[in-house]
Amino acid sequence: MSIKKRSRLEKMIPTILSVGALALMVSCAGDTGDGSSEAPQQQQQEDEGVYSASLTTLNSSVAGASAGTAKIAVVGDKMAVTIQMNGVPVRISHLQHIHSGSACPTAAADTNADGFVDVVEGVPSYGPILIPLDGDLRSQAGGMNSSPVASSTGTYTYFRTVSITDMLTDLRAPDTDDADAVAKLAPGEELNLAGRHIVIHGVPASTTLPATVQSIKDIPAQATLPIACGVIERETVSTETTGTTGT
Ligand SMILES: [Ca+2]
Ligand SMILES: [Ca+2]
Ligand SMILES: [Cu+2]
Repeated sequence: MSIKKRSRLEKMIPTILSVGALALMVSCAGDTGDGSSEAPQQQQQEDEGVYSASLTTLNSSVAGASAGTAKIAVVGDKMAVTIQMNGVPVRISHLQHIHSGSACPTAAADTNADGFVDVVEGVPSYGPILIPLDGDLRSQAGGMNSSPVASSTGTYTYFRTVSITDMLTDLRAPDTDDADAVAKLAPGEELNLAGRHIVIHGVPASTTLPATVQSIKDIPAQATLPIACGVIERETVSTETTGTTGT
């Protein structure tokens, strides 16, 4: 079967249409649009829109053909995240996060040359964890123990929604743990989803890994090993913000 851009786009169309219609309704109902002329310190992307990521395999020697797609729809204050994976290690839970960095690691990230790009070696590429895609998107810490579990055929679908206001309140709170791999937004840093990365983790506990494969805190290296990664790309901008011509 051909998995080409065309079929991906075709699948997107119903979502794009429905999100577009919703965005129209929301912008009529609640927009304040103060049109501030102050230049922000850091470029702020318009949050509203539909984003997607194509997740491709990392560490295929143990991750198999782990791959999938992520879709993030932002309408008004609501963010909805959908992740569909296949080919992932079966019947185990998979940590998954939006990481704040700007690239997926390549084989060159295996700096200790043990044949695996471990979770620590990936950080210079994909950055620290910004949003754990777990059971509670309102806080980085909450819902940590509800990662999606793959079926017996290596598939799972994850879907969660969150109020962006609630999420940002947590993402802008003081970071109480500098030792974990989770970081808050820096002062003045915006959510700016496009360009960030989604990383899926986890191979079975029975997987033999060299002792050189690093992990985070006391979590087994099998649970944190990256198995798939993809960049978040913007698919659409809300109808309200597409008109950029002045008067
Ligand atoms: Ca390595
Ligand atoms: Ca959480
Ligand atoms: Cu991660």
